[in-house]
Amino acid sequence: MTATITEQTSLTQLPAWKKLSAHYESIKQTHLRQLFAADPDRAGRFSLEAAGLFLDYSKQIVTDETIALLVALAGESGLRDRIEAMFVGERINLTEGRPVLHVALRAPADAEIMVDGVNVVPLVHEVLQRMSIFAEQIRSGSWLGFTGSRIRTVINIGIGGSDLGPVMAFEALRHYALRDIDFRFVSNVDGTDFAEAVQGCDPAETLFIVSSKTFTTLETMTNARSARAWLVAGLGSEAAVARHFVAVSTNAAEVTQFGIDIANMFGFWDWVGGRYSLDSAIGLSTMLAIGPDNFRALLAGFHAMDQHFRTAPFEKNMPVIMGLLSVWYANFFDAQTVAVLPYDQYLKRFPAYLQQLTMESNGKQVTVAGTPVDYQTSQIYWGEPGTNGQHSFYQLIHQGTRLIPCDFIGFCRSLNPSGVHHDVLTANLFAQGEALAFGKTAAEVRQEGTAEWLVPHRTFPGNRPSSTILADQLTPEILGALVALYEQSVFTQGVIWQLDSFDQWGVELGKVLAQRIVPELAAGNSAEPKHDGSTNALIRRYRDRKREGV
Ligand code: G6Q
Repeated sequence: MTATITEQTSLTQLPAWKKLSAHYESIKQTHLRQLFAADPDRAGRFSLEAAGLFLDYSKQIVTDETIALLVALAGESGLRDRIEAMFVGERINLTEGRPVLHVALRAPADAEIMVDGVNVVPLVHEVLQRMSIFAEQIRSGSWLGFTGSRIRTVINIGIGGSDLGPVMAFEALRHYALRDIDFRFVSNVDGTDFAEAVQGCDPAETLFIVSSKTFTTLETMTNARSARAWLVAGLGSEAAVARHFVAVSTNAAEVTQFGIDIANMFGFWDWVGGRYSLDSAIGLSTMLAIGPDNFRALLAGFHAMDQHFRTAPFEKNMPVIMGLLSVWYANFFDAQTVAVLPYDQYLKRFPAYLQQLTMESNGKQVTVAGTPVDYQTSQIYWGEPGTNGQHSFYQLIHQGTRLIPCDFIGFCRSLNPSGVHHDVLTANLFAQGEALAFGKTAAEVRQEGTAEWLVPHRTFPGNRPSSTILADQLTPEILGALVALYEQSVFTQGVIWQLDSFDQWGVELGKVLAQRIVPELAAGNSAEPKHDGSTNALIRRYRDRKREGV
């Protein structure tokens, strides 16, 4: 099935949008203190449960009317049809002419999702099965390296979607990982990244996973070639490559060309976008770390959230509500950023992962039909794990001049229970949401006996919105549900903003220009560069200084 590009009614002309604009005018002076005072039950009403996650969004600046209007906006934007179009494999990535089927990667074995007349679900499970066999061989030590040693270090080489998901998932699920294998990740073309990744590694015990959908990405191929040279130098034979390199890719020809046996390649498909590929074979390093059963549990968590997204009414649909709240703040409150604040050390790479998911998907300036938008699209996502952020940038969130909606993420049970740690951590999480919402008035500050000149400094305006996502414990299932929650929230935003959330043309120009500049920096090239005055001067300076350092 092929979707076609049709001009939609401009977002700002939709009846629900106009009503939201008027509604914003009536609510913008209302403080969360007033909303809670007038509506003591709002915490019960503005909360949802799905796939093991609990979402409290009562500290958002919304009323029943706000939610009703946002849900109406989703309806007028055709969200229900767009969701179905994704799930049945329509080519909703219009600018690249592809279906968008990461949902197929976590569908149960008996599901049927057709692409060009072929049910892709059995293909997905076939690869999962091959990955599982390989994972067991590495984990049990039955896969031997070229010299007969077992594998002790696994290094994933990839970038962007072929790196951020694997790194985030490995860190998030480290508690479940086999501890006698060391997992490392190389992404940056900066030689330092590779040099540090192989520090102290024994080539005889090292396995490289070259993860690249296209197998042509400059950074990844540069690192993969350095890895091959390092291995061959260490083991003294080209033949060692077969026991120490596997590939994850859609491009069998390039994998063969590189010298990796197709028997050691794990495939996926062009309908899996890079930033949505964590649960394809790109997750091989994750599976090696946590084992096939835990990896399948992760997929089950994704699937549970997918099912909820596909079937729940919008007003009870967690990803839809989260996506609509982003639209509410981006477009009506003009909020520029969203802070994602996980109160769990294992989620330390989650904000970085989300940055690609959100900003590469919805950082667009034209609609899918190519029309320039006249409204803001994706916010800037950022964050750090709590409580560290509290001792640095939270100041601005509490008392700065900008409105920064926050997503707090926490767990009721720690994976590493130890004394009071977890209660202290969680108390901080809850305290931050409370402080942001309700603040501290000047009168309250005065009542504490604060000197008058200090009162303005010690006053907290409050009315700073946040959501809290709470789960029992960070398990593979819960991580899957959490990632799918954000994926589908991003989808919801993209539909409202009328974007193609699955292309990334914005990364092309820099890549092309870099390819042009590479030979201009090469030793011995003294030809006059042909760029703008600034770039030419930088190139000349770099060449001169590089020569002087030799
Ligand atoms: C993600 C993007 C991008 C991609 C990388 C790596 O959605 O497509 O981040 O994942 O450029 O691409 P390869 O996997 O092809 O090396």
